[in-house]
Amino acid sequence: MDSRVPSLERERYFLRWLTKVRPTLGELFILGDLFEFFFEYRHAVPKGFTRLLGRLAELADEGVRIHYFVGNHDLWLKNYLTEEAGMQVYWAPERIERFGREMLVGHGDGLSPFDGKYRRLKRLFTNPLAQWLYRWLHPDVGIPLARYFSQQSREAQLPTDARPFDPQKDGLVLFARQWAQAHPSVRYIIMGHRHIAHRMQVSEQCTYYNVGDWLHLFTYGQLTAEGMHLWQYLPGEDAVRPLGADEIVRNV
Ligand SMILES: [Mn+2]
Repeated sequence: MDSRVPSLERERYFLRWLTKVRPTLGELFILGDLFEFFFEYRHAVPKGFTRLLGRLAELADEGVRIHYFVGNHDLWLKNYLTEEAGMQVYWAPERIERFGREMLVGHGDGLSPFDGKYRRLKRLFTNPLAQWLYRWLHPDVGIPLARYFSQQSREAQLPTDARPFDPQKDGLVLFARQWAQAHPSVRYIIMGHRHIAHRMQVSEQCTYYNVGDWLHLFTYGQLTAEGMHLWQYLPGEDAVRPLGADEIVRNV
């Protein structure tokens, strides 16, 4: 059973949230899987997302830099978002520096030590020949087909109450621990993909943040000169609340 808030409603939440945080918004990092499925044909893209793309384009025109890290559901993005909405698109995690702090930012797919099977699948999905062949499917066939499989995989992956969450055993936390050891100057590792919002100290100097999702949780991270903080948007009240340091927000 799909317990998600309908897509159009979530789009409205996101836009209301954008309006709310706009006064303090200097830069926006979208950590992927914004679309259930996205595939760019040479002359066609999936329908929809008009309000969202329009607002993001407007923000870009107002001078807000927008960074988009593709997720496993939208890794076929090419230059559409850049051309239409002025976003900078990344296909891999990126090391960046803001407010004098180094950080690693990315979607998070394929990084966990348990992601071996997915990494092989991703090599196939991103293979230029496979993409070229797929493009020969008419969009009225190719888009619904991919959307169906995409939804299946998401339903299978979404964490539920039945699967207890142990941050110590989480694949992305394990990745972050290793990566932080190898890169001692990095202060933050910030990812999405897990649909669980939480933070975890992974080395003496480095903290891992998962920003959660906008399917159920409406959580996000805010980076200021003071540091990184997790927040949750409460659509019913059109309000935001900070997450506690040890709080874990997931769909239960
Ligand atoms: Mn993902």
